[in-house]
Amino acid sequence: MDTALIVDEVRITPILIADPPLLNTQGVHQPYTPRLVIEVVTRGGVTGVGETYGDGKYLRIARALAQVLPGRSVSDLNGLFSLAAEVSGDPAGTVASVDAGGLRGVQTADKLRLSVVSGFEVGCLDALGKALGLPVHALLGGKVRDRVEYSAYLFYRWAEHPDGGEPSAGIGARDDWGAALDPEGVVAQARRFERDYGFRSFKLKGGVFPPDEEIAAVRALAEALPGRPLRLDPNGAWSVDTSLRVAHELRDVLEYLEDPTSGMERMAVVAARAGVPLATNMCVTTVPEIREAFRRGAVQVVLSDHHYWGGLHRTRELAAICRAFGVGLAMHSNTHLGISLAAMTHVAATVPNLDYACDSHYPWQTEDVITARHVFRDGRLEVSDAPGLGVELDRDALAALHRRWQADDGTMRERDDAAAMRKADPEWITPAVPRW
Ligand code: GKR
Ligand code: MG
Repeated sequence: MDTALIVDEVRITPILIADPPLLNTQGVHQPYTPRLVIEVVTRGGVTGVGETYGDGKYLRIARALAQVLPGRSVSDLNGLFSLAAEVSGDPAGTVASVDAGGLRGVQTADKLRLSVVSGFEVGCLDALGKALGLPVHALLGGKVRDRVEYSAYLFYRWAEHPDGGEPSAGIGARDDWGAALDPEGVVAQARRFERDYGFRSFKLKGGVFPPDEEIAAVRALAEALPGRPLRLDPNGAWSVDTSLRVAHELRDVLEYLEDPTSGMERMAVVAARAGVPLATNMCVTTVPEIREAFRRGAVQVVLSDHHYWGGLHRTRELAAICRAFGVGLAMHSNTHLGISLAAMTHVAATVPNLDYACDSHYPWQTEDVITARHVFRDGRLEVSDAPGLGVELDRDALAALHRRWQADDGTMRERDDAAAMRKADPEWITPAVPRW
């Protein structure tokens, strides 16, 4: 064992990052969202970085895992899973449901742990790559493409957050995107994404307005951007009948329809008659869900997310399973920073059957913890050949975002889109599904 690869210390830094008022079926994004930055320091003096969700339930597991990692090698990636199960008091790794999970599918104790492990796995891979002088994609078997394509992630949104808050902290501050609440606003947003980033595929986050309004928005996009791949994702907000109606109305312009309805049962019924492929980041989010979904033909495209699938190696395992079953593969995204985008790009570069442009929230994020932000050209990111992930931590930015987390009274430390919506509509409660 090369002692230089032994973990000496792990630093966990919870932060709050600015997030615009993006609407979804559950509410609206809060002005800040929590993330965790994980630094894995080796005895050889190398530091690897990883990133994952930052709500308290993730932070608690991350802190416990950080305590026990020193003394193990950064190359012992498979050991992370049992270690995480042990420190979270669940050595058997039960997969019991914790809650219905909202926008990212059912939440289980196992999925929670996998999301934490993913940040550690990426941190270890970054450290290992830096120590060996190899890029992360080489540690995953090597890249099969030099650039990874991303799609524009369109959101209905307000011009600003309703909560005035403290102007110095940026709460309520306007960015220059303005509101997008109708087909014209959505098309204007898409045109800006096309102009500034070169994106060629467009996904609209739906489930916000009654389906006919969202159908009109997608039709407007199809007219404004003829021939471009389009996707619509209401996060499971529709009934079977509504899903089928929307699918039939838009089948000539949609590349795929994403999670039109909630649960395997309803997805299977819609998939059988939709006439357009169904994609998911809610119905198939863990290994135990794969068998039934694929057997029943409930989904035609899985949107992998290295966070909740447990890291980059597990994402490649998912890709192999999809390949074996002829199911397409794309990539899901939630609010994230440049460390995660680098990780997504490395793994995406190694997967032969990445059939679609990947999602990314990144253009909505104005803050970052890396010294040089990623730049999309022609809707693509270059795959870095520098050692590790190829990103450098900006310690001043990290410290400032951590101070914001420390100063928060607790309201922003947990993502709560319904609470944010109540600032504008005090009566708001998370809608039951199907909403329409
Ligand atoms: O950030 O509002 C959001 C999205 O709705 C996100 O939470 C989803 O997980 O983007 C995701 C999706 O594709 O479902
Ligand atoms: Mg989705």
